[in-house]
Amino acid sequence: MTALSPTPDTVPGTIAYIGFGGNLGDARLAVLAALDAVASLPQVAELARSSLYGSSPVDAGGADYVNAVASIRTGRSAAGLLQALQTIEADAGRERPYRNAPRTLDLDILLFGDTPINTERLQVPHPRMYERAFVLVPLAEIAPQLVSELQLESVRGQYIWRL
Ligand code: A4P
Ligand code: MG
Repeated sequence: MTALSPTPDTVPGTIAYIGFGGNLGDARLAVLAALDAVASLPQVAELARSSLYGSSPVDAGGADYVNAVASIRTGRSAAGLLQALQTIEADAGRERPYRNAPRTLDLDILLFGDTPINTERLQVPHPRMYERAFVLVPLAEIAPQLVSELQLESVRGQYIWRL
């Protein structure tokens, strides 16, 4: 018998938003595979995923990035979700030679429910998300109520385009 995959309504838990990025190797493929990997995690149901976007590096060097944002509902804790995301990054060959180095795959928890988190390992909302078009533009596509016109205006100088 084949188990039915859970629909968003059947997975209880917290709504979270995840940022996907990469600019090393075939980043488009890596982000698409990561979107599927996150959606397939136990205790996770995907609610929405944005289009893929190309974006110029912000505070970083290297090739243009591929970015996307997805929303999920999850029964995991924020720490448990972070651990699963870091495993997916490692499986994609993520290395960390220096800060903001080009990367095969970066997965960030942007928002996790309504309560801010501020531990050594996890800060949510992601501390730099409101400074970045590569987060705000895909987030506004799937959750326009979370991003104001003023916030979008403040990142208008950063290059981002729909792929
Ligand atoms: N950590 C703390 N809070 C979080 C969170 N909310 N989500 C900790 C995920 N991780 C969080 O992360 C380092 C540590 O941050 C983790 O061990 C975790 O405990 P990392 O992924 O190793 O390092 P990172 O990716 O360099 O840091 P971060 O914060 O993701 O970098 P940024 O500031 O997001 O910048 N330009 C474009 N166009 N597109 C991009 O995607 N990305 C960056 C990365 C820079 N420029 C970019 C892009
Ligand atoms: Mg990261």
